[in-house]
Amino acid sequence: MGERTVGVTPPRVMTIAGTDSGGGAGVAADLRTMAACGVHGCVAVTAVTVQNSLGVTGVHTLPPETVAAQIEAVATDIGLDAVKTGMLATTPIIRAIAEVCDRTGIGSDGRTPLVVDPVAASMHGDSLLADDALDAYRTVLFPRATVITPNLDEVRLLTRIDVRDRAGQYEAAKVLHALGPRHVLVKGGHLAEDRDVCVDLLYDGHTFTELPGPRFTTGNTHGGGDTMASALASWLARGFPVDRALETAKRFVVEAVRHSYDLGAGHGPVSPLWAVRPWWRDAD
Ligand code: PXL
Repeated sequence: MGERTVGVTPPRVMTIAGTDSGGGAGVAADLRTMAACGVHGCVAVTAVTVQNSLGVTGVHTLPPETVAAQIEAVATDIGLDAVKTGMLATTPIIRAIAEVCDRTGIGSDGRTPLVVDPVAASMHGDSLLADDALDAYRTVLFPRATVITPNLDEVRLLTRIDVRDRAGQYEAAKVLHALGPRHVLVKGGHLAEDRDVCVDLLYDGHTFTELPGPRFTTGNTHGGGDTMASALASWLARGFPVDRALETAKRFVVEAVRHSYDLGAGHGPVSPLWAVRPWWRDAD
């Protein structure tokens, strides 16, 4: 008889997101990140995407009530210590998520932390969000969010601000914060003044905090945003305050990009499993 070690239940984190058949982004990146961060990952699928390293060729969204039912089933039995959203695809899905979050204590002040990564497109430029759903993000989901984590393309779509320098990043953070999230993270990118660094900017309505990190030249950054938001949710689930959770998440994603790899003919994925000891090498 094998002896069983009784495990300690890890923090429970849910991703509400789409699948990527290439296994690089979306739910796959989220679950890998959560595993590497030592939390139990739960899933509410919003959409199935048909894609490989070259791009997205099909999107099939789930009925909003099926998305909401997945969240409710988990929240009312397993329980959740943090929730993260990725590709939400449509306005009816966003509305259904907001409604079930209100009923199950997810998001808004003093409840289960909610990280909203407002995914709008793949890195190939393929749309992952209906045009009218930008407004649902602004008016329905952001007011419930603990943190929102847009990149500069998403900032442009959400605020019409074309961020070109640090001052623009600050301005965008203020405009987004006015929509109601407790914290805004405006992720850095290719600003002219940031040649060798990538500076993310956190704003809580009072204080701005710049988080500098290295900038990599690789095109293998598929799933990087998902990894960042999932790591952030994982550390919030452990009870870290937002600023400390974010510092840890940033360190985590930097290493994931450093360890990214080639896959297919297009963009390869980041590697959230950089932190996991490859026990299976000993088994070869
Ligand atoms: O990385 C953003 C993202 C999120 N979710 C899904 C995706 C992508 C990018 O391609 O495919 C399903």
